Amino acid sequence: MTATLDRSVAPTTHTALLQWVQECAELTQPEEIVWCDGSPEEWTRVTDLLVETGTFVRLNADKKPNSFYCASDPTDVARVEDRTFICSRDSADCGPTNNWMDPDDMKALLTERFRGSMRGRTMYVIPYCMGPLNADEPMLGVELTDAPYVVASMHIMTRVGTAALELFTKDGKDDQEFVPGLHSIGAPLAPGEPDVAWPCNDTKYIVHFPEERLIWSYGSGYGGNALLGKKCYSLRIASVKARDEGWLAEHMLILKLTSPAQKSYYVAAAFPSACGKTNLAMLDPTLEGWKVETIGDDIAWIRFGEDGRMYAVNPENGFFGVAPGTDYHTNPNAMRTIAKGNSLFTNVGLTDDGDIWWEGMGEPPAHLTDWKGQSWTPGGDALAAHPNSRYCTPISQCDTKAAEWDDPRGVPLDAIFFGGRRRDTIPLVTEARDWQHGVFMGATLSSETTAAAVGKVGVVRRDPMAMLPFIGYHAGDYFAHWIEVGKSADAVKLPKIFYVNWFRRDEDDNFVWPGFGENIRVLKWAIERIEGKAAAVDTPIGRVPTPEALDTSGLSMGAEELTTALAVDLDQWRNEIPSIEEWFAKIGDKVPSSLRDELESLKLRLG
Ligand code: SAT
Ligand code: MN
Repeated sequence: MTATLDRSVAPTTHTALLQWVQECAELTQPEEIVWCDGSPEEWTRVTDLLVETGTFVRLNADKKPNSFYCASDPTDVARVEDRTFICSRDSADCGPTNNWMDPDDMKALLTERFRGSMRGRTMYVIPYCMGPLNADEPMLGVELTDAPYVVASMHIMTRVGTAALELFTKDGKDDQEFVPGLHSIGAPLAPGEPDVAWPCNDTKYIVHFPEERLIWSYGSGYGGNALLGKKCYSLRIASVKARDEGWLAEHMLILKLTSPAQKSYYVAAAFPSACGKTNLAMLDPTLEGWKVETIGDDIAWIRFGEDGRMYAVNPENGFFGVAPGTDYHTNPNAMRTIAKGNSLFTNVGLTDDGDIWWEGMGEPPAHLTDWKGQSWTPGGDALAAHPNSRYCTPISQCDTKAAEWDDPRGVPLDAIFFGGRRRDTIPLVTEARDWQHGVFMGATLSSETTAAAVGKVGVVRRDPMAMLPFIGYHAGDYFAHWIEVGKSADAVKLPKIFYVNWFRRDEDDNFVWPGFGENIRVLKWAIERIEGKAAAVDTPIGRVPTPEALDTSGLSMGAEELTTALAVDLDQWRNEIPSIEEWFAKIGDKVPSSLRDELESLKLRLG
């Protein structure tokens, strides 16, 4: 039986929305259409259903109230960058870092995939808003999905349901824009066919039509592929909108830093996935008197305020953090947040007493069920949790959230950090001389690959502004946009840009910097630079702290390690140049001349 849209029960009069839901239902042929209201009752209904179908295991309420364990299909554990497409009208608007296909061809191809793809399943209509509901221009979206896992996750990660839907017809007008996103796991059920715990399709497509501000996602149920408000909307589609409108949509955490003198600063920081962004966003400072509060851990929308400063808003409502390595030592605030419950855990280990465990979370239990559903005991080869396993938890229950976290005006940025995971070459922290130099640092950002995306781990790749998989248009145009945004502003009001690397290693392959809570020392130096108080050495690559300028009080760190952490090794940098040249050559003619000038002057300074 196929459902048709019954307009008399649809909770909206928005013509374009009704039209689109009807077309998608006709195409995908679900058994039922459910409009999501975002209520606690809906959460209960959907999570109960997921328990019933075996997708979720309810955790022990004494350990993690109102929380669930979930294991995906072992082939559906990360974003699929080679299956992610930007289907701009003109291929020149897509560029060499994205996959492109003509939008008409892609639609023709995917239409056949979507035809009947929801048979035997429910189509959920999820209205949502990215960023605060009371924004001047609320950023609306609707996801149609046949995955109840997506409904539960969107409840946490976005402002979802009736409160969002009411904004679609604000002031009685039927014309509010929204980003439509069609998602299907691509696993229709024949009548009587039993379901599996994590249905998905071997063929996956994560597709963006930037001019139409439209998303089609097929075949995967995993976070970044399936929760369309996140990377698809808030980065790929939003980056295009931001280019058109003169702002920035970035893969950045946002934090508030308060000094012992009770002065507050706001910092945004871009790191590739699984490089400690969430840990930095929730940093528990080891230096007396400093306080860090969290505004966001993954995405920042940066717009100019009336005072000419850059203001950052976190469009999300939850954290979708990498689980392994998270514990009371590395990220106590994340641990306290999830301990309050109301959370989803995907691809972690399930303990025998109904709690969760992952590598890095202290002592392992004597026995658990691993993410593949196998019996697991410590000491073997198998991992309890997949390296890209995730916790999904509401920001509202994070003790260290800043009061401003859902302020629609955002927070004025004092500094932007770019960072990657590099075992050599990149010092602990480098300050850019000016905006253009900072954009050069961001545009040439490099990192060793992690488990957050399917593919080989540990290979150095350029990841501009940590946006490589998320730029919704040509990377060269994106660099030019960053340069333009800086030019359009009063230079003294722009945030200062810094390049950090927590992951440098010594000859014995040990990390030289302790990281985690100790990263406050680097933040402190950056703030003191902004205040004009801390010393730095001018090097060919930018300004690096003198060893004395970095507060290492109480840190058991040898002078030698500190020297290695801060070293600007000219030979390593000379080695770096060909790979930067190769990178610019790959981007091609669209690399702005100002960035080519930066490269040339860097080469001159390196001799
Ligand atoms: O996998 S997600 O895209 O949801 C998270 C990330 O990679 O940053
Ligand atoms: Mn991310």
